[in-house]
Order: sequence, then C-alpha cells, then structure tokens
Amino acid sequence: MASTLSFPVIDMGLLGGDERPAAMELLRDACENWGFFEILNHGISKELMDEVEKMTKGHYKMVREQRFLEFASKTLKDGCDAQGVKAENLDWESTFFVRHLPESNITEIPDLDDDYRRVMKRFAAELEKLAEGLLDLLCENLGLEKGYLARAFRGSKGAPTFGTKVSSYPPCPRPDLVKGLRAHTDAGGIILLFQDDHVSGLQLLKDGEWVDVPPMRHSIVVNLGDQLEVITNGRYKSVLHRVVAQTDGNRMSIASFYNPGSDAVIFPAPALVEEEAGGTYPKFVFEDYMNLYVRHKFEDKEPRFEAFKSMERESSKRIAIA
Ligand SMILES: O=C(O)CCC(=O)C(=O)O
Ligand SMILES: [Fe+2]
Repeated sequence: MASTLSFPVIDMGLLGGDERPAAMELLRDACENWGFFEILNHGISKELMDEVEKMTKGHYKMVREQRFLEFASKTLKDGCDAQGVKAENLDWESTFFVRHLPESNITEIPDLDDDYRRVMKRFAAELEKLAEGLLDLLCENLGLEKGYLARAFRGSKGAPTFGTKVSSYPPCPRPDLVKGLRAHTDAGGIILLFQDDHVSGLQLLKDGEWVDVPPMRHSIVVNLGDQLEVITNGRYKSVLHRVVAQTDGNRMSIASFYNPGSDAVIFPAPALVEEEAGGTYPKFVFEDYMNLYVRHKFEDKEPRFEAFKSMERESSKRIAIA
C-alpha cells in the first residue's frame, strides 16, 4: 500500500535562523535518499499561487475541457485514442507547455487571456529565483562553490532552459485502463511543482514501493532530474515517479522544469569524482540527451546514460587509433 510516511517536508523559513543546520541536513537526506521533497515558506506569495490556481482551473474549464472529454470518451469506448495509440501507452492528462527561458513563447500560446499570461509570467519569474536559490543550497550541501550548478546549466546563451507544463488530470472512471502519467524520471535539472492541494495522485518509487507525495496547501514539491544525477556523479539521483488517475476530482499540476541550456555540456563535477573509482557518468551536450529522452522517456534511465558512455568510449578509441 502506498504510504506518505516521513515524506521530507522542509520549512525554508528555518534557513535564516538557528535551525538552519537541521534544515540543511533534512535537505541533504531528501536529495540523497528521496530525490523529492516538499518546501514551505519558499517565498512565493500565497496570493500569487491562489491567482495562478484560479486562472489555471478556469482556463481548463473554458478552453480545454471539451477537447479532453472527446479524447476520454473515445479512449474509454475503443481502448485507443483518435490516432490509434492504445490506452496503456496514453496518459489521462490535458496539458500545455510554456517556455520562459532562454526566451518566452507565452505570447504564442493560443487561447490564453492576457491576465492569465501576466500572472503566469510573474509566477515563472518567482519560480526561476526559487530554483536558483535551491541549486545554491544543493551546492552548499555538496561542497561545491556557490553558483556551480547554475553555471553548469548555462549554455552559450548564458541561460538555462526553463519552462512550465500546466496539466489537469480529470477524474477517470477506469484508472486500471489508463494511467494519469506513466512512470518516468525527469530528464532535466530541478523541477518545481505546484500541485493541487485536494486531489492527490503523484507517487514516487522508494525502496521498491510507491509512496504518495502528500498534497499540502501552498507548498512546492521539488524533484531532481537526470542532469543533477550526472553532475553530482550519482550522489543525488533522479527518482521514478508517476501520476495515478483518480476516480474523483480534477487534479491541477503546474510543473516547472529548470533545465540546462540546450548546448550546455553536462558532466560530473570534478570535485565529486574520486580518481580511483573512475567516472560512472558520461559527458554530453544536453540537447543530445533530450533527443534520446523524448524517444525513451517511459523507460529506465540507465540505458540512456550507458548510450552516452559507449559513445564516449567509441570516440576515445578513434582518437587513440588516429
Ligand atoms: O503532475 C505531476 O504531479 C507530475 C508531472 C510530472 O511528473 C511531469 O510532468 O514530469
Ligand atoms: Fe515528471
């Protein structure tokens, strides 16, 4: 049975006071052993979060619900969608994606009203700051100099890739037939999720068991992607997670992905690589990783890392021969 026992919750308000060492230790443990944690008092105002939630839910009702219901009834009736993709390979979600960095495309997303665009831009700016602050806390725990991770994410444009996936998981009468979102690890860096405070469904795999990520009002759920696993040389790991479709309630989820710039070169931080042990993780250009990821998202991450390691071996062999 899924449990929420001891899911790490970190009160960021404690970081400025006497309890900072204990809060940093909780964060270290969460990064090393969970790949996930939930933060409170993160500095994003409750008013802004309430506004984002109201507008996101309104937008779904006004613009997206009808289209989803058509998909839903077809999938339930025929066991596949309009393109013939079988239910087991589908996700019970209605989604749109907004990019913020290196340049925003929010004006190009159809059917968003101006107020919603403005609020999402404000929210994204806050999340960007929060992501960078969190990366520095990770640096501190890892013994890396301040700014190391944010710099590692900068490509030639000097910016990360930062975007938000806005999703609704409407009630599903057949959760046995279609998953909310199939199990995967996230490809990128650090992910900040504003999730519904009533309708649950997000689970992560810990020690072979699915654990619920508890809904908590005005919290932000944070998880680590594959790139942080590579840069930390496996000290921190990206963790499998999924969304289980619920029979009741429409789950809102706003996931913001703070990822490397597309041409950033990703490799284990030398300070975290022990010479004798040799490198366990590969070096690659982030865009190349993403090109592989999109084709294999719902599969294990290890073969993705392995593919780049064998490319490295091949090219060093060629250099040795030449
Ligand atoms: O909606 C969620 O709670 C999680 C979404 C997610 O894992 C993803 O989009 O990668
Ligand atoms: Fe994810």
